[in-house]
Amino acid sequence: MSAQKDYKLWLQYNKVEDATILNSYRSTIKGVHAFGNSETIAIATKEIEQGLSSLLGQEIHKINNENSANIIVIGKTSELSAELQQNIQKDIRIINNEGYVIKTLNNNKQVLITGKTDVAVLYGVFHFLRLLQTNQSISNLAITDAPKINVRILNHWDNLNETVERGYAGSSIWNWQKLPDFIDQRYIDYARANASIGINGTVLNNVNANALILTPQYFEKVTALANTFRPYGIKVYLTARFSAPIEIGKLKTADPYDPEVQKWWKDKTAEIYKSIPDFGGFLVKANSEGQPGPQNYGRNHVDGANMLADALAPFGGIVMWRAFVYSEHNTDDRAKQAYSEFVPYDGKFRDNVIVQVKNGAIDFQPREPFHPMFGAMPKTPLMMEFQITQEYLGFSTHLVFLPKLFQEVLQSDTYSKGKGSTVAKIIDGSLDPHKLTGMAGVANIGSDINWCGHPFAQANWYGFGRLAWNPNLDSKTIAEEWLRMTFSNNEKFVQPVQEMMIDSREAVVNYMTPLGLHHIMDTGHHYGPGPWVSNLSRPEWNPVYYHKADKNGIGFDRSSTGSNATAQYAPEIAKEFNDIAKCPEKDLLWFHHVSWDYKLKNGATLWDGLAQKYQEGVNQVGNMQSTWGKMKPYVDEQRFHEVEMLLNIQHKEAKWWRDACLLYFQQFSGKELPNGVEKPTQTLEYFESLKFPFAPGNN
Ligand code: GCV
Repeated sequence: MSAQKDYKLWLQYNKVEDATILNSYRSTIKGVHAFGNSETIAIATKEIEQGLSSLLGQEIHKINNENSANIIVIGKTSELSAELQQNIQKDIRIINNEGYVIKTLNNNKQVLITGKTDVAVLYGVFHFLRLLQTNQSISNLAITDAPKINVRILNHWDNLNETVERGYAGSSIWNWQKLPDFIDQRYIDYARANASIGINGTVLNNVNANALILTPQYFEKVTALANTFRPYGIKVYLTARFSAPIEIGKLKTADPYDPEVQKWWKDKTAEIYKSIPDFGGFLVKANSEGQPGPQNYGRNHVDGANMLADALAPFGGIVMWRAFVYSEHNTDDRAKQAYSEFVPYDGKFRDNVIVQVKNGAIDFQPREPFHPMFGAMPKTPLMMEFQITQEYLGFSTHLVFLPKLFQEVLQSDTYSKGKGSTVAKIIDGSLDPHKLTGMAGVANIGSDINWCGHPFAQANWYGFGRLAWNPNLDSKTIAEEWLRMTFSNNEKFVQPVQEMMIDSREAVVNYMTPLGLHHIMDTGHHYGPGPWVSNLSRPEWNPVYYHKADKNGIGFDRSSTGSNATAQYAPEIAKEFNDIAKCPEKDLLWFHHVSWDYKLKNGATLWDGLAQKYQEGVNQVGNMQSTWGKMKPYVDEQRFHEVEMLLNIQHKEAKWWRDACLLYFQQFSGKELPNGVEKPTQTLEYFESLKFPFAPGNN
């Protein structure tokens, strides 16, 4: 029973508890009338009937007469009666194909939910249900809403052997062995959950790609998934291994200039579109961390991306070409390499190529300044890549509300066109007009009953979808919505737990990587602290490369006196980052090598301040535990207990982070821990000896 609660995500549809609100809903809604008979409209009708029946605690049925009072009318605008069309003519004109109108008509006698497409109607239905799930008024509605970003997509790093790279919620949900004939109910539930938050695309397989996904044997399976997802408005995309023409095509080369290679990709693409006419396109990781790419043949990213784009263009498909590149042959600061490599290509990609850029220049850390590529390539559509799975943030054991992190990045000002040039405006195409816009999230979904491993990790999937729909949403609003839909509308629950979620992001930064530290996680699996690691073959894989602690201080000098990574930002920002006194303290050690005795803004020395931040992180998790401890009356037993246990682990691990890092850095600072910072209970040798050969996600 409770396990089912976990599985139902934010679509619990619990009966409305507040009697006044319940009565007002009950008197407004007696039935549903649907126009149209597509599969999507059938799904939307079932959703609204079942959702309302469950929320209202009374059966809501189809009503045949569209003129009846107290009904919800749904349908694509072109299929509505002429009279209804008349009512929303103006509203419908201003929204795009995925946008919808929710409008009360005839003195609140009817609610009309409509859009230009069937999927827009489905989105509208989920929005309407959200109003009830969060106990909002449904009188006098005049809502028009439409997504600000076109490609709102999950990236699954799922392997064909059903393991998930950086996956912490069980194995892959794609059962390749049983596909295409067995359609797991999970696929349908997955599509429904995504549609409820407006996600409209999914890349099924890992960017560290296996060419076999492009063989007929797998096409059948991919087609079955695409057919399942289609009525929910979700397109399927695949990763394309650049060397596939050699590996499965028996060609001698994968050189993008070779006509045979070009033909191979054209034929391959045509083959896909034969069975999946709305196939979305390819996501490519090329010449990055050992993946093959055009540079293997002396060509560049533009050559590679454009070749694939030409193959996809006749069918309307796109290429998402990743900018996550850094090379073992390049001794320059890793944080600079993607910008250096890609910015000169601005304007050279085909129209159906979008460059996928991680939120920061290193790799999905608890905090990174925004990636300097945002704002630096005005002639090229750039899409955001966030990581929903918590590779560097405590896996699915730690409660960290990521929309707070996402919002911080999206609202960062790049100054590329003067003040107010936020990252959000770059990726939604409003600053430099681009037709193709996108946001990708590396999925945190697996075969666990609760999908994401941690009940609160579901909020990160939810929040990603909401921000992909509207990158200007406030993370607080998202947390509140999610809590009300997932757990309870009781204010005594919502308010403290919302605060706990919002604070959780800064907590993880504090106990893992305060003041701009980064990439000091243990090797390979990235679980737990490993600031001492220095023995890996590539320098930039070692934590010591990033923190550079020595007798003089700690931090990576990326200012103009160091690697000069700051010069990749607009002058207004570079000036701030360059100046140690002006650099935001949250990014201090990202940009500066700072003396242990440096005075922070609060008057503490850097050493004391660093130690205090680690302690603060531990305390914050302690506060999370005590907040949660009081929530027992409002939460079902199973989820209450799960979260309680997970917070206990998080607290233990926060202390582990604090003790291990402070003992290690203390060797360089040579200073005592300040008052208020607890003494470690183990030695540095002990922490260094911990090994986790079977940590998940590292296959
Ligand atoms: C899919 C990081 C991760 C890798 C991941 C890579 C990427 O380096 O540790 O597992 O590979 O990012 O984003 O391509």
